[in-house]
Amino acid sequence: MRKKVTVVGGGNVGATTILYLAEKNIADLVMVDVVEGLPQAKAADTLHASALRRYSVTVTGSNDYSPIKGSDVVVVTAGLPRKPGMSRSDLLGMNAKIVGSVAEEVKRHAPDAIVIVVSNPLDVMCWVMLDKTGFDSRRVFGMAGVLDTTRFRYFIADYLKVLPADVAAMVLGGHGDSMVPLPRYSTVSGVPVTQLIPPDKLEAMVDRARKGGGEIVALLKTGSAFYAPAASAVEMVESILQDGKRILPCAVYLKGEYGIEGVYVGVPVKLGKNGIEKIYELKLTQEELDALQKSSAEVKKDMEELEKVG
Ligand code: A3D
Repeated sequence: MRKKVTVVGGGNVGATTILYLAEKNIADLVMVDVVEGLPQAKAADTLHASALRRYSVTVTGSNDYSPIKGSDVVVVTAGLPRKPGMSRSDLLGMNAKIVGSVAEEVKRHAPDAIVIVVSNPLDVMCWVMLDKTGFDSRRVFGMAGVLDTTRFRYFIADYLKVLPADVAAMVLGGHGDSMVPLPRYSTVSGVPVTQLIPPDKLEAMVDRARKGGGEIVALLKTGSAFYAPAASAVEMVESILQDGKRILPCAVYLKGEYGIEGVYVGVPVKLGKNGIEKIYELKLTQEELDALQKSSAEVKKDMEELEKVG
């Protein structure tokens, strides 16, 4: 039977995710959005390109959730994007309501799906999704680390003038300012980047990767990045649908790993047909571990703030 992927939210990230997935030709697709006509229009437009872009999947646009039945994966991009000057935490209350309502529908219509959350503030929205669906945490996780690493990989490749795909990188921690890049776990075709790039230049790249999302927001003014975020979500979907067993950094609910409990944090995991198949505990320096724990404490603060406002 053909695989099925639903993308909830048909805005910039959602529509680009649908398009990239269509071009992979690996699953039938459903787009759900609250705006009348929008998912139907974008689904039709995606299909109209199929002869030229050479895919043969079905793409269904809908304002209700009945077509998501039987989805293998649901990608949640519904929400309000961050505007200039707005912190991820400002979005907290508004997006928690949206993601909470999406969770109820996913639970009702696609109870066996694996859910990838993209909506911000990412780590907390993952927790809302976990809480409201009651799914096993191996089936509810977030896209952030793949995006953070892909930016870091590009900056390294651009500096060294090498193929971006040959650069492997790892980041841990929360999404955004508190992310913890790990240059010593980053390589170009197996060669550690620490041997190829002077420490000050590497540090500047780390900093730029950390602020990469903000860089796009400042330029766009009315929205946030979507090509790289959508490509990152698709990388995760593909590893699940094809049981690819890729090791990718994802926002994952930790239960004691890295000394962290009951909070979503970005760590490397193996992604396969069952969702998260293994959480890897890297050997960290005390400084890296402190940064990771600080990052998780910030997520926890957001979770508590959300619990207070209900
Ligand atoms: P945008 O283009 O505004 O699209 C959001 C879509 O969600 C719109 O089409 C809305 O109509 C739709 N929507 C709103 N409420 C609902 C609902 N209840 N049910 C279904 N659809 C709904 O935003 P975007 O696509 O640029 O970003 C989407 C989300 O992803 C935002 O929260 C962003 O902050 C987040 N985002 C996260 C990352 C990460 O790396 C974690 C990167 C980029 C974007």
